[in-house]
Amino acid sequence: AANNGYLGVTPPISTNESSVREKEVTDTLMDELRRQGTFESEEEAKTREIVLGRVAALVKKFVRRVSITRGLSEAAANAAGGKIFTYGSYRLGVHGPGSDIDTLCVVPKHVSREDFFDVFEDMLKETEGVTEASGVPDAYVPLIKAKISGIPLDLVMARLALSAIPDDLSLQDDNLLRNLDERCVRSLNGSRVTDEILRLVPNVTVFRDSLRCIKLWAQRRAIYSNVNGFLGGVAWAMLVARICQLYPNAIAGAIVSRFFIIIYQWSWPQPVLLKQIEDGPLPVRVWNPKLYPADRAHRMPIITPAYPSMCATHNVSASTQMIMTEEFKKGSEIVDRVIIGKASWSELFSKHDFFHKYRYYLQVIASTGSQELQTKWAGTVESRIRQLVMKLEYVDSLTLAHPFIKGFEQVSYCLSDEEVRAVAQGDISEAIAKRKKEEIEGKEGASAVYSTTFYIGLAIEPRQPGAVGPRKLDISYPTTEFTKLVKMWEKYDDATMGIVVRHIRSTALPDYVFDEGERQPRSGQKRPK
Ligand code: 3AT
Ligand code: MN
Ligand code: MN
Repeated sequence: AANNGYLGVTPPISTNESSVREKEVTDTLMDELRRQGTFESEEEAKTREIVLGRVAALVKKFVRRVSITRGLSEAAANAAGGKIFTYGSYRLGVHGPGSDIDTLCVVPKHVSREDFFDVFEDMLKETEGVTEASGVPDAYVPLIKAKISGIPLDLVMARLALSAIPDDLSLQDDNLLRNLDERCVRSLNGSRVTDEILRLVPNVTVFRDSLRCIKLWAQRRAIYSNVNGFLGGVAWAMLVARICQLYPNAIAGAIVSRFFIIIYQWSWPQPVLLKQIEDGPLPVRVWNPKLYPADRAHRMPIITPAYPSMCATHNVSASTQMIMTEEFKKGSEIVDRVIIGKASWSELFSKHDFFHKYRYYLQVIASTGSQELQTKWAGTVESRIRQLVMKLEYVDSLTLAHPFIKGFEQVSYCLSDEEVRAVAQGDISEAIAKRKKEEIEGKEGASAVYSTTFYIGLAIEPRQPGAVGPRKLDISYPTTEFTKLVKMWEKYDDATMGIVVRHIRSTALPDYVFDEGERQPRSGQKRPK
């Protein structure tokens, strides 16, 4: 892929080898990453390989079986092939213990998507070691979630316009995308992007070690989440890959230290590209801010390298950009101190202070009466929270709306309709919180309430000097608009789904958002001097 002797859209900044000190800090970084438990055991690694071997064989068996039912000869059915490709953290080599294996199953044209969710799913269920297999055929990227020998897998499928899938098939050729179903193009995309990233970095081992560090840092700082307007795994991978291109001979410790300062100083909305954006054979949009106003609105564009190129950071808002920029700065300061021996790597991975940072928080509470419904409803509400954040950004005197990256789930066992209503409002009394499932069983009017609470921290402008009286903060418009928006979901049902937005003071934050011993003494009980 190197066209001018370098990888990337500009020449490297420096081709120097790393210094002795950079080698030292790389060793201590790797020690710290091990200490933090980011690597799986050898045994788990072996299990993953065995599982993948079995899935590969099962896909071939599936293709063969469907081929026979479609009237193909034994010989043609055997030649029809079938192949798996991995993508996601496992393919990148940055997965941790318990990570899933994202697996793409590629099948020939006479095997349909329905076959995958009927025949293949059933074959999976009958396979030894498979403890879970459930299809989600109507997802944006349809998939089967499975668990084999304790390893979770996300299985997606792509049906190519080929009569056979040979073992040496590569997915690099854009022409393979011609005449495919959109869902197949999307399923292929994950694998094509990951493979392209790996092709575009000068040294894969350095890239992996550096990305492992950045992923852990982003998770600990609570800025790892695509849905909430931060960056997801693919975007973080591309950022690290770009730094690797700029310093092709540097080792992980050096890459990480350049990472923070370069990304902090990046002239957004200048995009991060791993290669020039290319045109291709499909009638689909490729990211292009000159042509499309929606693409011009991207604040921190990071563009995927495989055709059709897309922006992986579509959800970033003014608030999340500010929060990430602040974290890049803090990260660069810590790494500078690590390099001069004044700090240790563990400081980089210290926990976020989201629940200590603000005086006011919004709670967005989604609730239903069953676990199954709750998963869908809470997911829908979560995917709309960035819309609320963007509306809050327009409120006078609000400088920033900071969404937390995960919701908190609770099940409350209620004895009456009043209790159900109170819980849906976020008022869970101590009596309800303590109550066990057994205590409501068989009781008339009793029911369980499943709730998921999302938090948004509110940064309010400092009071104008000389101003008197309380500051006015009116968030009724954004919150009403947001509730209307989530209720527009096509499966919304007023009778079974609840949505409440309310604001609370930091002192009213529930204990469950804190780790043990993390909560500071409540205000009022002043600390002794
Ligand atoms: P883990 O180690 O598994 O936590 P990961 O980066 O592998 O990290 P995922 O397994 O969640 O993360 O996702 C793998 C890829 O699957 C990333 C992206 O290309 C694709 N993907 C994940 N979620 C979605 C989604 N909701 N829609 C479309 N693509 C998705
Ligand atoms: Mn994964
Ligand atoms: Mn996955």
